[in-house]
Amino acid sequence: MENNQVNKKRVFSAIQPSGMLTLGNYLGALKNWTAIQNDDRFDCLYAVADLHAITVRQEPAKLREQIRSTFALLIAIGLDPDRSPIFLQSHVPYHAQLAWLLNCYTQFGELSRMTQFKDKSAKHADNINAGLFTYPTLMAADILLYQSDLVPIGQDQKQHLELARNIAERFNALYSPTFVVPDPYIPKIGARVMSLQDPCKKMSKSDENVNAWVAILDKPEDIMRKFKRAVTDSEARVVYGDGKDGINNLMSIYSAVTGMTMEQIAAEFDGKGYGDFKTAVGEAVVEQLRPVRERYESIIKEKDYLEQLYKQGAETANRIAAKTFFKAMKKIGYVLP
Ligand code: AQP
Repeated sequence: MENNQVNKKRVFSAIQPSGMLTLGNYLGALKNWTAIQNDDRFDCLYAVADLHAITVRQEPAKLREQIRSTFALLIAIGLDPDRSPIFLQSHVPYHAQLAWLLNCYTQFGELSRMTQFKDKSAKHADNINAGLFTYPTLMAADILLYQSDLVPIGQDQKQHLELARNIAERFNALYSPTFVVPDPYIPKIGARVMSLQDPCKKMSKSDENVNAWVAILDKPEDIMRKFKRAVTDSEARVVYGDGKDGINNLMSIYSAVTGMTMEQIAAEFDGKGYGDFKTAVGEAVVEQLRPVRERYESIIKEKDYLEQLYKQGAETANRIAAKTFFKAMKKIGYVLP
């Protein structure tokens, strides 16, 4: 899979090892990664975005463990490294190098408008570093290096993807076609899983309230407890509607996991209370995540095997990325090494 094969679309996506991956990461992104990988129309590459993780302070030993654990989880969700190279972003230096070049084709005003920058600056007011600000140009480099046609993401990353498109178009127009302009691939259901404690807020792995998010690797009893405590409203009717953010969120999760429509869910729980519904959502999530957790528990012990996989993934990624990087350098006017 060195070059985009004729008629095959190149897919790239990455995930930060900035904590325990959540049900939001799973339904919004990871579940699609495996579905797309198993579709012959696509050539996929996936990465652990470890460079991105240090835009907020990380404890070294914990970061190392999270990088390994995130990589193992990608295998556990069903990604096949023989089909889709999986690598650690920091093992492919072209990401940081291209990000520097792209920084010079990105405007201060564009980066200032990014809502994730505004949110994270408010949350980490003591550490508003330049990396947090230029995070979207690194993300653009991640995507553009692989000439990606399609990027599976949750709704929260749409703005960053649009910026990557703008940067690619700007560069192509200034010089000549260099980068493929990528399209987002956002699932219809599950694109924005909300916090179980504050359903107006996105479910996020860095949320300090552990009851607000379900980790993919949570034990069944913890998953059940978190769903039973989920914040809802006082109407006690399982229907999707305005002012019912908590129930809307639980219905969306149930729909993403079972494939049922909102109408089918409302019919199934007609006349039943929120207690029954929350139990059903919890049980459906437990069953969906059970095989992932079981595979993870066995694969995380195979340190040498995992190391072999990420080295192999980085080798392929480096080869593909080098071609794009040197092409961009040449267009700008650098003397190639
Ligand atoms: N709540 C969510 N619902 C649907 N999709 C989500 N994603 C994240 N949260 C939700 C999608 O998961 C992919 C990987 O995300 P990321 O790790 O690169 O960063 P993020 O979007 O910043 O995710 P988090 O969990 O909120 O991380 P922290 O707390 O570290 O910032 C992306 O495709 C994202 O859309």
